[in-house]
Amino acid sequence: MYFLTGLRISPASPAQLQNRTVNAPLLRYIDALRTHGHRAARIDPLDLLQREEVAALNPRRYGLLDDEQKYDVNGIVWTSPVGAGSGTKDEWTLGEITQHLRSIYVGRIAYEYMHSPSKTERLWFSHLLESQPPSNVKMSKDQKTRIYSLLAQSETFDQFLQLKFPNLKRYGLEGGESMLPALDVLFAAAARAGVEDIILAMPHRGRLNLLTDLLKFPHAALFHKIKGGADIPEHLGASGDVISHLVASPRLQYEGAPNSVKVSLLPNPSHLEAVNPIALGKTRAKQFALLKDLLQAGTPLNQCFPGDKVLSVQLHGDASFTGQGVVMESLGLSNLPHFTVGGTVHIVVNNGIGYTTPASGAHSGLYSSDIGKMINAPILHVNGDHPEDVARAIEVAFKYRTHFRKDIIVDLLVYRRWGHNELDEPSFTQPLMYEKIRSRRSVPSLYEEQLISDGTMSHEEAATMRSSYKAKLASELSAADSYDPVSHAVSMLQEQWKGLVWPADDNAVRDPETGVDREVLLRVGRASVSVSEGFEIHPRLQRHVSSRLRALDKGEGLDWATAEALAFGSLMLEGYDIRISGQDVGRGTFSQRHAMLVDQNTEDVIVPLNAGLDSTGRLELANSSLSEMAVLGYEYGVSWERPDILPIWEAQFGDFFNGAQVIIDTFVSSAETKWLKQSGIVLLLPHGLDGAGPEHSSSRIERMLQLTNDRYGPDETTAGNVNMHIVYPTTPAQYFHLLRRQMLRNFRKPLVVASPKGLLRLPAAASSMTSMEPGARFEPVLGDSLTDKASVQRVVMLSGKLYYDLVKERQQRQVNSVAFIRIEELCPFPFESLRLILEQYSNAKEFVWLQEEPQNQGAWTHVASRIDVVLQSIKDDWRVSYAGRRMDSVPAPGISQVYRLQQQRVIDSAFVS
Ligand SMILES: Cc1ncc(C[n+]2csc(CCOP(=O)(O)OP(=O)(O)O)c2C)c(N)n1
Repeated sequence: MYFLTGLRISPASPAQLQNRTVNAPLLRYIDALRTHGHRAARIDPLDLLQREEVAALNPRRYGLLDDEQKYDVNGIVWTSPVGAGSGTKDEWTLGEITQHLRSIYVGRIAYEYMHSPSKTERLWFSHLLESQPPSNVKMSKDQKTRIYSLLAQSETFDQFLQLKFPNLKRYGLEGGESMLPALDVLFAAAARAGVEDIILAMPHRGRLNLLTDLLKFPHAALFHKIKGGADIPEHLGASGDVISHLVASPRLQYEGAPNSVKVSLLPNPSHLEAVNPIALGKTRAKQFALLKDLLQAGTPLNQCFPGDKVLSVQLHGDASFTGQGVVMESLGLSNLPHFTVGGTVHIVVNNGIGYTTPASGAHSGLYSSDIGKMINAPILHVNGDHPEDVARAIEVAFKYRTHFRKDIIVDLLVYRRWGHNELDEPSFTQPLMYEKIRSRRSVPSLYEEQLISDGTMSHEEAATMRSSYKAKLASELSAADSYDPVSHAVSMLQEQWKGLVWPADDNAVRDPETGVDREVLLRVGRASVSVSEGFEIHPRLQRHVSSRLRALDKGEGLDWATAEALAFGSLMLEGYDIRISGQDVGRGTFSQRHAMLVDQNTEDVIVPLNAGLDSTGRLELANSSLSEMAVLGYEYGVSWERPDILPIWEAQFGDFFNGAQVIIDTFVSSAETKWLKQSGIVLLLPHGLDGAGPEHSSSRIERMLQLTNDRYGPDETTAGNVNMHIVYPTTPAQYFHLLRRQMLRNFRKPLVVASPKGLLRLPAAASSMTSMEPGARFEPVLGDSLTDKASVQRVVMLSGKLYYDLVKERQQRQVNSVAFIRIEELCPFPFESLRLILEQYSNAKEFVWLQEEPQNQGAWTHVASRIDVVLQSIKDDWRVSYAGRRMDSVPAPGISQVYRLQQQRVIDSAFVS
């Protein structure tokens, strides 16, 4: 094929170095072609880039005046392929050199790779490209016919849809048809290289064409959906999504490939680019499972390349690629430990316009792909009017990804024949651009003409290909009405999801046994703080170690981090992997977790639970970059892939989740309803007012609750099957059970935890070992320990840390007429558990919800009517009233005196109306 992989670039020989000195002007000229060639290359089908003559590409600027003069190009032009030795002495005229290099660097593919700080990468490209100019690359008849058939089918399909469904917004591919051969070539190259899984993320443009043309999505299913039918079985409680978010995950067989390759196109929301990190996380989780298998089979770690089997491919629109911050955040993860996927192949389907915004209004840099330079990714621009060049660019890109296991970007320059959708009139805003476009012959018909003229196919053959595809579409359309989505829907409960059930299923186990035998807890707890001989931890951490060991021995006083370690380790022993990611999660923002320890002499890192527990499950501590959206999206992607992994994302402080709001709105809270996708993701959001000011105080629990579809009364039919669980636990044991419940249920559900800061080490909040042993479980409501229930006049319901301040205050005031009931699980609202507790307070006169968050925030609006439902079910005239802060535009004041005053009033209001 194009070139060899795995070969090293040999260093320049003394003769080559000498030649470069002698012919320094020639070297400067050639480097200018490599560096600036793209600025003059003919990559834009519409020629809107308005290229100027690039002075740097003129040999006269370097004193190279005579085109007939011969030069020794050894060590200057790389005439031999990568790894084929250092080259021989070679004499070329200046004219030959110019012609050779311009055909490469100033042609219909433009290369940007000279910005790479890696000499190896730069040389690799030069060798590859200069030893194999376009004129040497020939395509077989079969390859050409394959390209043509994809183009022709795409065009026929778009025309068919336009004819049959003229009011449909289909986001057709007309003008960008080369996207299909681009993907076909990529899938084929990957399959031949041994890739078995491709995780594909893409937006709307051409999605239907890809689905039906390459990804085996049944046409009848699409037509059924277009006509208003369902694409997924409705009886599972799903409400589906629009046609431009449809998915498929076929196995594709390519000639010469050892195995078929499974291409999984992910569902995505309309929010452009939001799916990118999800695709990365899913890719990584697949790779991680392979890595475990390889290691188990005895493969040395340095010979494990699971990324060679699983490839991430992302398509982007030009406007969104340059505009959406998540692109930068996701690219930023590409080479990081715990986040790399061994390189994503990005294809920007660049039609030079986003809705009505032309490139000149969309990006401040020259190309929309410039963002890729932040990670020094090579960028290939290719003219989409020339499908064979597109195929070539893709092959180069894939070779690079295979060789360096890093991201690469192909900027596929095309145009958009119609408006943003087919009902839009593009000439309102781009009259000149569209005058040009209207006069153009389509990409498929230009290619057809080329193949007819070079003898690849006859006019009749081309016409037959089109007409037979049209006939197929017509017959599929007539089958659309009788299409049954239930029998065809891709079920998530296959392969690694086998054995799990739908959350609404009668067999769903919502409240499994989560307790763990004491000896296991002890074993895990001890392993969680043990290091090998000679590993020197920070002296201050000795306290952390000894206090954990002491608590374990006593079976009392287990703090939050210990409970977490016990949940992690016990799950690991049961075969589950744990992955926790976020900023500084290894140590923990509040210096509480210390799940990784660092040798003070060497900076070696140890994860004691991995080192000392001898479990099949592994704990991956993924300290992340300073991103919320991409990192949460990434973990969410992990959760789609692996039900046997506990994926946790921890915000540094709860409020920072709002940088990832798109992921929460469009994936975490809604994916099951839209796409029948389950997820066991856990969000840890440190929450609570502690005088830290407007930020760092609130995880905006009200927003999470507002996103839930919790029921308003104790309706048994939907009990437990809310879209996500929202909890505000107040004891380490409760947290322990929640983490374990997340894995031990036979279905998966997102869990949002308003997690503690001050409670992490509060002795009063510590738990006993007994509360984690068999028989104990997570309690959605915690009653008051006051024994004399008959004396209680005022029942205060609340969530979270305030409880401990209230109990302390009650002791100081020596009051026994006020009870504190903690609602630990806010969604699904625990109607029944709360009723059982409230029933005990038959003499109570007042029922209050107390919160430290301002009245317009916190859980109040969620709980108010629901508590009333419970109260009224006990006594007709029982009602809940509100106590706590007034409404506010911020979660907490920034002036500490004001904070303290307010907080005291909150505490006081628990005792008096
Ligand atoms: C985050 C986000 N903002 C705005 C939109 C609305 N919108 C849909 S398509 C589109 C233009 C996209 O342009 P481009 O990325 O170039 O893709 P194209 O449609 O041209 O293929 C916009 C602004 C959106 N879907 N998502």
